[in-house]
Amino acid sequence: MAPAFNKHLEKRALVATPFKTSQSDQIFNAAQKLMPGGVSSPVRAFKSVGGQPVVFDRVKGAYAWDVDDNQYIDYVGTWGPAICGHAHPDVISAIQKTAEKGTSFGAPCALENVLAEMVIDAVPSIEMVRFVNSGTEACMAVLRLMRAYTGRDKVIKFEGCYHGHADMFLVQAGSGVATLGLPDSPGVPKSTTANTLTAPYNDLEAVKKLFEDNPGEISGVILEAIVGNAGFITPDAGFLEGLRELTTEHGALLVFDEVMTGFRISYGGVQAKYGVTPDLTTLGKIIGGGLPVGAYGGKAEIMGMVAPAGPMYQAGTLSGNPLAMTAGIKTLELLNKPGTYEQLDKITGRLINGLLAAAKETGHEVCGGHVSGMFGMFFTEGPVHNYEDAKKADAQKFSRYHRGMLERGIYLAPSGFEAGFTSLAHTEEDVDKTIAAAREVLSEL
Ligand code: HOZ
Repeated sequence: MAPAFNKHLEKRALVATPFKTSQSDQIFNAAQKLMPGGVSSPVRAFKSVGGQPVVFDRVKGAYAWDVDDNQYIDYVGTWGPAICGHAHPDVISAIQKTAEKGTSFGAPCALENVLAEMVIDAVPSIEMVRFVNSGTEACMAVLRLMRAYTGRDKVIKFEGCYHGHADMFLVQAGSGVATLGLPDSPGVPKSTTANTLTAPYNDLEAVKKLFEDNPGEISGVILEAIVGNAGFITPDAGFLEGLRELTTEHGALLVFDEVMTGFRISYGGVQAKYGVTPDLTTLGKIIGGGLPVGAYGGKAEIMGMVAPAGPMYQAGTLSGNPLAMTAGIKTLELLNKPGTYEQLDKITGRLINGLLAAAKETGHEVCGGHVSGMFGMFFTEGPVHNYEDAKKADAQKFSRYHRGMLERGIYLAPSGFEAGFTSLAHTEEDVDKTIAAAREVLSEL
């Protein structure tokens, strides 16, 4: 059941009016002279899918409208945060109330305690938390903490996993780096990435070997416990457990980057759902309820290293910002109700099963799946266990599929290397329209 606020939304037939892009084109053309690539973040520029991006005007519930007034069923959800539906009235009114008291304090604020307690109660690994302003910041800080705590400089990450754009993580990274086919970014000194070791996702033997080849030098292993930045890839049975054992055996830390998956896969994230508890966790997206928030947390003993409790420095003027804390608190309150994750799982299962069936019926080789409100489909027979497998998917076909869906009022992530997201506002009707649109597009590919 969609929440009541979704009911009064404009329910016009998808592409009842012809798809228009004149306003979007005009704005995006101007943007290209003002900002690199016309955007504030690369993937949204549509470079890998071709054509120009549409420029959003407003969002509500499961829908987005662009400046030409095309309406979309949105499966990006501002890259994950909009899990309750865009612009949920409770979140908006809470933000408005807090804004009356000011937009930033740069001083301790009681709202931080409230969100911190909610995060600590929900996420098994987190006994103490530090709020920052983005997932990138959270991952940057957690890496410093891994090194500070262990006294070791090296870190293991997985090919195709994306942990933000900090120098030491721009090695075999997913998301925009994969989308744009940038192997390594200029400006990242080799000396910085020399300590970043990589392994294929789901390959425990490779991790074992890295530990054997670098005895006593590896601070820990960081991963997207379910990958969303190389497309949607789930951990094989025993992979997370194996990493837990290996890291413990080698005195290294296990870190789950749950920026995408935290409060999405379950209220307590992947770690609560799969019962594997890392030492540290990074969060972002949903905990900000649509405003910029990131966080890292873990065992109190490790978090005690962070300044001013300990010597590891990390700071931020807008960290713990009252508006962002408010949006996060309200969003978590909405999520922490019986049936939330069952509803997400059900609607997302209906969607992905319908998409896969439509693709197969129309003669395409596809594979894909979902967990709770996160999903993905690759144009390859699969199975996809890692980034190398994901790269075998037909990128040209994805581009044409993406464009066809866009023109029929379905907004998908503009890259085959991004997961899709549903929300509590998506209805069965939305999903069925999406599948019908997909069947039409796929039959023309
Ligand atoms: N890095 C995010 C996707 N994994 C955001 C991309 C964007 O906003 O363009």
